[in-house]
Parts: sequence; structure tokens; C-alpha cells
Amino acid sequence: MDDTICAISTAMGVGGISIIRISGDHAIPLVDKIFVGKDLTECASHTINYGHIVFEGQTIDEVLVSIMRAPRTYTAEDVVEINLHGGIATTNKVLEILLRIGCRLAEPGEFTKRAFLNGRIDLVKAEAVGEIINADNENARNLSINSLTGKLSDLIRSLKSRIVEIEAKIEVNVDYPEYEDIEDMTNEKVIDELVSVRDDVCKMLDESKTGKMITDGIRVALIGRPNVGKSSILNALLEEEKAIVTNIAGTTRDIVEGEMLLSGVKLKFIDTAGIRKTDDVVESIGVTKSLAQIEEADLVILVLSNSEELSDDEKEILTRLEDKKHIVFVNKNDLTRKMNISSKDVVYGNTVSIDGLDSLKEKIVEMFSIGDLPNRDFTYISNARQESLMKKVYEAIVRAIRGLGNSVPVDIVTLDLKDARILLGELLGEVYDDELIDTLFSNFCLGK
Ligand SMILES: Nc1nc2c(ncn2[C@@H]2O[C@H](COP(=O)(O)OP(=O)(O)OP(=O)(O)O)[C@@H](O)[C@H]2O)c(=O)[nH]1
Ligand SMILES: [Mg+2]
Repeated sequence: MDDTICAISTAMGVGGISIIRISGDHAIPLVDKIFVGKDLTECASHTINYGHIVFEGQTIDEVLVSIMRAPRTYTAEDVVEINLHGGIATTNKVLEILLRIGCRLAEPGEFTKRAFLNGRIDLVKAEAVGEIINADNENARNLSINSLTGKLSDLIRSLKSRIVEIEAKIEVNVDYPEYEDIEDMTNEKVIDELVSVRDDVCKMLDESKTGKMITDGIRVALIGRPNVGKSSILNALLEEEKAIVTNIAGTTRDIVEGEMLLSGVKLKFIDTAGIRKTDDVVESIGVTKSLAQIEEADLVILVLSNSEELSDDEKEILTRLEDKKHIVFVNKNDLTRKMNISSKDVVYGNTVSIDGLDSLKEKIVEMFSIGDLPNRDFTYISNARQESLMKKVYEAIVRAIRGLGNSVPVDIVTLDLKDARILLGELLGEVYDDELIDTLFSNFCLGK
């Protein structure tokens, strides 16, 4: 934390400008060493200064340098940002000079990590920085900006203060039972208040599924026997020739992936090798992969051929799908029907005249309730860390409620409430584990 760190903050490539960011106690005097134009150490905070980067008598670039003094900066330390002409050689050269004069190369996410460790942002907001950078659609952007601006943190903080209040009331009653003017906290009253907190936690956990769906997308596997048209369907949905299509059974050997947006949610389609018993070594590896995709997918589309009867292999796959979200797509409905299958989630279509694909999309929208997404408020917990801590909060509250119902002494019940309170603090990063913090920020991109 004592080092002055630097990194290229813009994506590496050819562009109008690129930005190198420097943060730390010596950020301003260090950059001043290579800046010609004015004395940066004398510049007022939050100013942009025109000049040149000059090193060992050689002019490197014409630049604008932003000076931002602590604490009102991204990291809450002194921060300098050098606006260079965008270009790989110039940007690398200036970075290299900064390293030679005493800066250290920042680790991925280190600027945001410093903002967190210096207390400018909580952990939920820090995670949102990573999420907003990775947001590739409007819903994901909406979700991450709500976390970044503190809506989610406020919600977590309010749960925490409700628990603190209940704890305090219990304690007052236990410690000063003789006081007449304090509210008498009967078990029933405490249970009522805790049930309302539990329901709100439960709602947040339910909604986290939507949050994760928005950030990660929905994984949809196209599964079926060879030659039924899985790859043709993938290509038709993506409107591009992504996978090879031939009339030879066993054309697709490996997984082929493609993405599209449906109602603002990313669908990750996985086309797989047709499932059949085979002696071909390569094909059988493909088949094993296809079966694994059934497990990994959020949704399986079982593709059948309208011109053939339901085979034993297909019956077996249908049994595997019983507990899995799935849709049956009967393809090739331009040919005479031999397929007889009755299930509520069957869509008929073909990829010759492109029929049934809209119905298939509608079914997905309905299954994942994504039609009304834009009207929701987008304050969701959306990552595994937040979700697992929230689950533990839920369990602690449920334990407390159960304890009170079974007349467990209140001081035992308060231990569960304390657990819930500490877990909520952990969610916000008020208490943290160094290793977890290191891992979390190492997933960030460089320069953020
Ligand atoms: N008549 C008709 N033929 C189709 C339709 N969809 C695909 N086909 C044809 O069926 C054959 C197999 O199509 P693919 O998309 O390669 O089938 P697949 O399920 O990916 O096959 P594998 O990769 O071998 O598992 C090709 O000749 C396609 O042109 C359809 O809706 N109607
Ligand atoms: Mg195929």
C-alpha cells in the first residue's frame, strides 16, 4: 500500500487516446520528473495540465495530465492520469519510463482494491466496478450501476440495522426487566420482527437468481440424436453459419458455442455432437461431452426429427431430462410426421422455411420470466460470494426464529442474531479475509 503504482487503464490498441493511471504518495512528484510544461507539484487538485513527457532529453508524447489529490480520488490517494495519444508504442514507452523512475506496476484490480482498503467504497461497490466493466448488455449495465451507486449496499445495511435493533431490544429487556417505560419484548414480538427480516432476505435470495442470470446469461444446450438438425437450429437462431451442417450423421464432433440476446438476456447456445452409441473414438468423446452439457446447462433443448419415430435413445434422454428445465423441439415439420410425442413443452418447426423458432424463443422468455425484466428495479445480489453469505444470513435468522419458538433462552438466540449481523458486515467487507480479497480483485482487469 506504500508503493506508488501505475498501469495502463485503457484497452491496449490503436485509439484516439490512452490513459495511464498512477496512484500513491509519490504519484505527483514522480510524474513531475518526466513532465515538461509546468511544475505539477504546485498544481491545484482536480486540474488538467497540458505539456510533454520528456525522458533523457527525448520528447515522448504531447499529453494532458490530470492531478487529483487525496482524499477525493478513485483510490483515496494522490492520483495522476496521463492522457496520451492512443497507440501501443507510445503507451508502453511511457509505462516503461514510469517503472524506471520508481513506480511499481499495479496488479489487476489494485486501484479498486486500494479504494476499498482505504475505506472509500465497500466490497459490494468494489465488486460492482468489475461487473460494470464486464457488462455487455443494458440489463447487466443497469444491475451493476445500481450496485455501484450504493442501492444494494443500502439494502444490506438496512437489514443489518434491523437486526441490531432487535438485538438491542432483547438486551434491554434482559438487562433491565424492571423498567416500565421500555417496550416489553415478548418472544412473539421478536419472532414477528425476525420473520419480516427473514422474508426480505428470502426475497433477495430469490431475486439473486435473476441477478445471476443477467450477469452470466442462460446456458442453453441443443441435444439430440445425430442428423435431427441441432446445428441447423443453432445457425438459424444466431443467423450465421456457425456450425457445419451436412446430411452425414455425426457431423458435429465437438461443442460449438454461440451467443444471442433475448429480451436483453444473454443466451449462450451450446451445439453438441449427436448422441448415439458409436465405435468411433472421436465421436464417442463428443457424445460424452454432449451428456455432460445436459448437466451444465440451465436449459436443454431436446431436438427430435418430425420424420422419424421416437427412438429408445431419445426415450432415455427424455428420462434424464425429467428434473431438468427443458423444451422439446420437433424439427423438420416440413416432412411427413412420424413423431408422436406428448408433452406440454413441445414446439414444432423447421430450419428450411424457418418455422417455430419464434415460438421457441417465446417459450424461453416465459420459462425464465424475462419478458418484464426492464420493468424491475435491478437491485440484486448477483455473484456467488454475495449469495453464499446471504444464504448463511438466512439460516442464522431461521435458527433464531426456531429457537424463540422452542423457548430457547434469549441469550442463545442473540448469538444467532450476532452471526447474521457479522455475515452482513462480511458482505459489505467490514470484516474480510486477506486471501479472499486478493482473489476477488485479481479477477479484475489491469489498470482498474
Ligand atoms: N427437411 C429438413 N431438413 C433439415 C431441417 N433442419 C436440418 N435439416 C437437414 O438435416 C441434416 C442434418 O442437419 P444438422 O443440422 O447437421 O444436424 P445435427 O443434428 O447437427 O447433426 P449431427 O451434428 O450429426 O449431430 C442436414 O442435411 C440439414 O440440411 C429441417 O427443418 N427440415
Ligand atoms: Mg451438428
